Amino acid sequence: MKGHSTEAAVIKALKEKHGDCDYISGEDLAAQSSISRAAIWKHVKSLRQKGYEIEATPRRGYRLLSSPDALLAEELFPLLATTTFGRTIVYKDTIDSTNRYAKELAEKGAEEGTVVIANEQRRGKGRLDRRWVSPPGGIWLSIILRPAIPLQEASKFTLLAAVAAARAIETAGLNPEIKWPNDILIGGKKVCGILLEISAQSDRIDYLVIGLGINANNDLDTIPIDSREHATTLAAALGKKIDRRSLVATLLLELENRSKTLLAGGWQEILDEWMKRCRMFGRHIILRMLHGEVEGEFVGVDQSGAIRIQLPGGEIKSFAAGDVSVKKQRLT
Ligand code: BT5
Repeated sequence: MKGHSTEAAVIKALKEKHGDCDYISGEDLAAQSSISRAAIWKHVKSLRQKGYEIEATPRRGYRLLSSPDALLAEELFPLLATTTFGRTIVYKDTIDSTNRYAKELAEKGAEEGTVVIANEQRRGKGRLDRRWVSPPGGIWLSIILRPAIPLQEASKFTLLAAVAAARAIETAGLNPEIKWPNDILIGGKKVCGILLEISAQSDRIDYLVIGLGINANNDLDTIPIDSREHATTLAAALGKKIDRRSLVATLLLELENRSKTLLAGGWQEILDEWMKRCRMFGRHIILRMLHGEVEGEFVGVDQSGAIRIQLPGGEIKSFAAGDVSVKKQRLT
């Protein structure tokens, strides 16, 4: 990752001069990163391949003309206020699935906080082997965590991620709501989905991969028609393109902060934040599970994050997994 951090430093220095339309000499860049001028030239060539337009003029040095609209590590590092989350970023223009790749990296020992981001996924994964459509322009991101908590508490990270994503989306001036367990909606339409994958040995968590898919600046038309009517993007909700870089930086900070809160025993605080953003209370819902379905009134979630439903007979039951449809009319 050394190359990444040098390139991030080079971009940072070029950007500082960018406002004044000024050049920075190869000598100064080399001195700042403690490497040779030839090495700087190599990094400049690699940055150009990533989409940066960098002018090189003899005697004057280098000048940044434009940056790519991509979630590159070089673009994200200057915005990140985290200590561990996103300190290693693997960016892929196209990938099968960021969750799949993050799991591969985790198996090889990747550190907590390692993030995989793609501009496009060819085989984005939803829950239960469903497809997650991931055209260019969205935010398709997975993060590796290694929390020291018992396995049965791992699902708390789905709710934690939903709170973090909702908060990040709020900073963009939008008003998202959370639908149990893992959907973020705007105006009743899905803008973000979360997929938590767990690797554990007996009761010990080896690693978690939290995958977040956020429809940001991607074209809605590329989402298949049956999903499209239930989907929206941040750009559609805002009426203009969103700066994906600052959204990702905010998201990673929110994830890190909430994760610290959880590990410090602050689960109730996260649950309260989750409930505040959930507008399902009192609604008549149907919960579809692998084997059968139940209907009733949504009355909240329990301490483990399982959904609590009041059945028509009055009994309240908890269910750990399933898909919820909210019915239009309230139960009488
Ligand atoms: C989810 O599954 O909502 C979890 C999605 C997680 C995607 C992220 S992207 C980064 C990381 N890498 C991956 O490979 N995955 C994660 P679920 O609740 O099962 O919802 C899937 C359903 O949402 C599909 O069956 C469609 O109906 C619908 N859908 C598919 N693509 C969509 C999109 N882009 N926007 C809105 N809805 C979509």
